[in-house]
Amino acid sequence: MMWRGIIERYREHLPAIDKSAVISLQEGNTPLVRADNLRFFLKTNLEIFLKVEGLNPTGSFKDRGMTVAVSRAAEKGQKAIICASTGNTSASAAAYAARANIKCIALIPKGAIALGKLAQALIHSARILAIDGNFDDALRLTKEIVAKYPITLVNSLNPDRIEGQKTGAFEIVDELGGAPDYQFIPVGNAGNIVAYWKGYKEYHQAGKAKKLPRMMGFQAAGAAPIVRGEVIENPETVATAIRIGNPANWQEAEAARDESQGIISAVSDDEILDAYQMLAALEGIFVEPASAAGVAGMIKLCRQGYFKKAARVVCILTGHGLKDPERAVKVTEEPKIVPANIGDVLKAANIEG
Ligand code: AN7
Repeated sequence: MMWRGIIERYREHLPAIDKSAVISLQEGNTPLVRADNLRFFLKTNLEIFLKVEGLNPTGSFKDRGMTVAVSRAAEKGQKAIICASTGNTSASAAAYAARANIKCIALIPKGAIALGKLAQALIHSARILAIDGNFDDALRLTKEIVAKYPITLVNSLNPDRIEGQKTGAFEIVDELGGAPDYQFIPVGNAGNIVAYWKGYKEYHQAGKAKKLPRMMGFQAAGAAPIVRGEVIENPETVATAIRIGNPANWQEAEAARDESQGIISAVSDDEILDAYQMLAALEGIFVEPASAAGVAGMIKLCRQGYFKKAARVVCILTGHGLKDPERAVKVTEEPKIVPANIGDVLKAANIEG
């Protein structure tokens, strides 16, 4: 049967939306890929799966929550949505707003979002405002606006976003026949970790999963407010998607961590970029840097001997590598320039000579 998106697939677990009101780009149903090369490289007995959320319609996990939030806003007759964003939320909101024929306003930190995401928001005709500040400033302003004007907030403070997002957990359980032992996930504004935990709990209560996973969240070391227990005024990391100093879902994320007996910890930019390159070189999967934070955390724990026995883990790869092509070019070598003759080409390609 044709895949019709997460609202049609998981309707009974989601807020009521009339069939005719569904705004969908057929998001969800993303691949869960076994990472045996990574497993052998790490010499671990973990069974590793990667949930490739970059293969959603706008290239990130945000589409799951956005289809629910925008469908519900449009169904209520709202004419505009607004978000603050490090890039992916704005790209997704812009696309779904275009499809719903409503206006989208996005506040982004000036000069601090990846080029692909900016291109997406612009081409889908969102009204983009580059704020002379960081994401946390943008979110604060956005909250002030929705308190005064009839515009729907589509950040993960909107419960509809969490509802849609939790379907990622449903897909994992449906595919594996149960929950994994551990789930690794990057943490920025902390909506995703909260949503996955909600999804696992609901499936558990519905009898579809016997156990619950430990939630293993990772922030970038320069933007790790939950790990450090304080707001970070000037967060810094190469993983611009998670350059957030005051996450909206802070308490809920701590609850997900504690209820699941998991952890929220930090990885350095070097560890993030190592994992980023490893996924591409060993598994053929190109993610954006933020998406590698969870994998970096798993690698770090493996090397510390954290896992005492075999276990099944899922890493959520939140966004596509093409979102931020400049980073890939920066961490690799420039292509060698070769004269246009067969001898030089054979030599340069190490085929002959
Ligand atoms: C690729 O787009 O916050 O912890 O404004 O784009 O749920 O915030 C993006 C976050 C991880 C963190 N990976 O998820 C935004 C935004 C990628 C992301 C996160 C984001 P949350």
